[in-house]
Amino acid sequence: MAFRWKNDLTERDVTDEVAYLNRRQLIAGVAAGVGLAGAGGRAQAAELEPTDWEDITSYNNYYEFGTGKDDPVKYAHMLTTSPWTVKIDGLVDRPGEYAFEDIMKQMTIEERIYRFRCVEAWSMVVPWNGFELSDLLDLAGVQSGAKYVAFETALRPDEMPGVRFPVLDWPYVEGLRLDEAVHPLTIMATGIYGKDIPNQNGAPLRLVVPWKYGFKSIKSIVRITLTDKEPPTSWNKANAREYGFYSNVNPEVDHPRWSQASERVIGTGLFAKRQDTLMFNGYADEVASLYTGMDLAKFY
Ligand SMILES: Nc1nc2c(c(=O)[nH]1)N[C@H]1C(S)=C(S)[C@@H](COP(=O)(O)O)O[C@H]1N2
Ligand SMILES: [Mo]
Repeated sequence: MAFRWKNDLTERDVTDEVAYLNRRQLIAGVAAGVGLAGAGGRAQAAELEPTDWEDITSYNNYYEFGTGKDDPVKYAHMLTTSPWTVKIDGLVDRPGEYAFEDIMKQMTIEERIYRFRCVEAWSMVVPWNGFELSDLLDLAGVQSGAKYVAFETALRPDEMPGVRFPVLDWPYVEGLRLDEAVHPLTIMATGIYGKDIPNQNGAPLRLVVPWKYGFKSIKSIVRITLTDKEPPTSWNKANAREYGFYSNVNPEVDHPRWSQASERVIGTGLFAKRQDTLMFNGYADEVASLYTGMDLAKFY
C-alpha cells in the first residue's frame, strides 16, 4: 500500500463545495497511504483547471446510447443499474457472478483525481471515486497462467438505443495485460465528485486506466475474464490500423488522421484552450517501466 505517484492533482483542483464533500474520503486516502499531494504537487496543481461536474457528465462517449456527445446524457437514464452483477471467469480460483453490492462491501473506496485523455484529442480532469482493480481480482483469485484481463459492457437492446446501429461489434469489449490491470493506478470507478457515477459515465462500475486513451476505460462492466491470450478489443476490431491494443497516450505517435501532440481542454469555452499532450498522459514515472524495450510506435 506504499504506492505513491507524482500527484499534481489535488483537492485544490476541485471546486470548493465538492472538495468539502470529499474531504473525508481524501483523508481516508491519505491514511491508506495513497500519497496525496506533497508541496511539489501543490505547485504543479496551479497549472491545471478542474473540469466541472456539468462537463464531465454531459460531454460523453458511450456509443451504446448514440454517437453524439450529448446522446449518453439524454438516453443513459434508460439503463437499469440495480441489481447489477459482474461475472468473473476464466483463469481464476473463484469464478462466479459477483453482486455489485457484495463487491462494494469488500472494497475500500478512495478518490483519485486523474487526467482523462480521449483518443479524439480532448481531455478533462476527473475526480473519480473507486477501488483498485487488483483488489477486485484478488476476490476472484487470479491463477498463475493468466496473462491478460478481458472486459465486457452490458448489451441491452431494450435499454440502449445505440446498439441498433452497427457502429461497433456489440457488446463493447476491452482488455489489458495483467501487469497493466494490477497496476495501482488502474481503478474501477463507482463515483465522480463523491456522488454515484452517472449512467452516462458508465454506472455502476467502469474501468479507468489514466495513462491510456479513454476508449480503454470500458463502461458498465458485466464480465471480467482472465485469459492467457491477448483479448479482442472493440476499437481494434473496428479499425486495427487506427486503434491498437495498447493505446497508451503518446504525443509522439499520431493517430493516422490527426496529431496527438496536443489536446483540447473540455470546459474552457468556445475557443477551447489547447495544451501539450503528456507522455503516458503524465504518468510516465509510474508506468513507463511496463513497456521497457517495446517499440511504442509498433505497439500503439
Ligand atoms: N461501453 C463503452 N465504454 C466506453 C465507450 C463506449 O462507447 N462504450 N467510450 C469510450 C471512450 S471513446 C471514452 S473517451 C470514454 C468516455 O468516458 P466519459 O464519457 O466518462 O468521459 O469512455 C470509453 N468507454
Ligand atoms: Mo474516447
